[in-house]
Amino acid sequence: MRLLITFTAVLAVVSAQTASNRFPDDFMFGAATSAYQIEGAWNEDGKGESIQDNFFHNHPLFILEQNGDVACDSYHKYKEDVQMLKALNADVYRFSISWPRVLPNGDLDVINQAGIDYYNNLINELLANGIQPLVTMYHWDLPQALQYIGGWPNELLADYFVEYARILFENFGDRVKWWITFNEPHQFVEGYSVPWGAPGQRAPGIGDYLATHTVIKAHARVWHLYDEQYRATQNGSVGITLNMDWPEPETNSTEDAEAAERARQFVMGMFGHPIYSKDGDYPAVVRQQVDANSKAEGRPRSRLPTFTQEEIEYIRGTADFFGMNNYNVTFVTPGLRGHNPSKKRDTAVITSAPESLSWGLRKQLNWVATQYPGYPIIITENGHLNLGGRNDTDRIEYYTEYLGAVLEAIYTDGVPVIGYTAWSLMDNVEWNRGFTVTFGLYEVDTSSPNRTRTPKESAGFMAEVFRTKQLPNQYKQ
Ligand code: IFM
Repeated sequence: MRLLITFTAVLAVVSAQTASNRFPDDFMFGAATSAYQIEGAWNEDGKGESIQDNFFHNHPLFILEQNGDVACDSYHKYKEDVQMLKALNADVYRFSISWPRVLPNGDLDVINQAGIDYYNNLINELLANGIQPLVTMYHWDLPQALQYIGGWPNELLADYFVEYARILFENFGDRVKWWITFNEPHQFVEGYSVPWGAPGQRAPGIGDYLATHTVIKAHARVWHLYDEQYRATQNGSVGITLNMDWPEPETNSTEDAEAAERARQFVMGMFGHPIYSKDGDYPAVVRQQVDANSKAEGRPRSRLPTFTQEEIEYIRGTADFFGMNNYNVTFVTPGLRGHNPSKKRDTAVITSAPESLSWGLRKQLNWVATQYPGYPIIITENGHLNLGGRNDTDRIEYYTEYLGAVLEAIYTDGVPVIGYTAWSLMDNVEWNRGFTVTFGLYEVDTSSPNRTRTPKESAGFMAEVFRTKQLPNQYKQ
């Protein structure tokens, strides 16, 4: 509530301004990472095994060159990471906590003090350098012990997640004011439908929907826990990060427009509608497609579980802000593709290869603001992939265009965007692609045991944008 009031005041000022290349004074800029992708130290100081450790150790062919065993070695080099953020003039650092580093078995039977110390040290170091932590509780590294009992399709996981969240609020909530429960659930529930991502369970159109159901409930319970027991003393905000490569109709036909909207609802609406919409529950088109297909397949129940009315009301409104990730645009048209059954087939669209087009970010921001009015938006990920190199003018161009689109969304369209964290602070383990592609503002030398970090040209560019809260003068609306 506090946040919404503050934000309304900000919006009033913002909309009174004319289009500008300057972001609002209190706009939060920073960079993002995640635990598996940067920490390394996969089995040090009492850390438990995660599904990512387990999956990439057992399926080395699914990852190129290097897995996350050492990654950027941020477990040992976090002080250097903080200095990099400081050099970027970052207001916030979005990082994730590794659940099995804190609770090696996923449960409260073992609380790993070394893990808690690590995150306390990181948080304290950030604050000592004037940088706010923006903390993701879950960026895909489930304790393997919880996968042995079925992982996210098992509804009991919501209990475990709430208990883990309580440990985080108790230990870090005095200093962490921004919490994200889950990063990109649309992506990680895929691990219950395809073989190439952890935990590699092949139950398309079933396992991913069961996992979705648990994740939404777990998110809502953590928000209520914070709201009821911690908000009054800790005074922070809790949200979730949802992603989408903006689906644009391939042509101006009605069929393509409907296909694009269907794709949006299956990707972002699947999680966004129950949590952020006025009515709650899964989007009508998702419910209808999956129910109809399940029936046609001769099943006695829908592959997509249902919420009770009580659950719908409990879940609706469980967020203080909307975390949004966007990188690309895809062009869509109706059509049946993919395994039968599968989420892809239920969505009934054919999707083009993703393309970097900044207007997609602006359209997506507008879509979110229209579908889910009243929530401040933080762009928690956006960034440019290339094959490496410090002379990354392509990345500077990307950021110039995408940040320009954010300015247009704020000033021309009135979308309440309050922050932006670039993906990523440094080159890191890009999941199946290892270090073979890069997103970093800093280069990481993976051939050196020291994992030497060196700023790229884009780091200098972003440091200036973050310092001045302004795009360079050549950008004009
Ligand atoms: O590296 C990933 C991140 O873990 C989740 N969002 C997309 C990024 C780039 O692919």
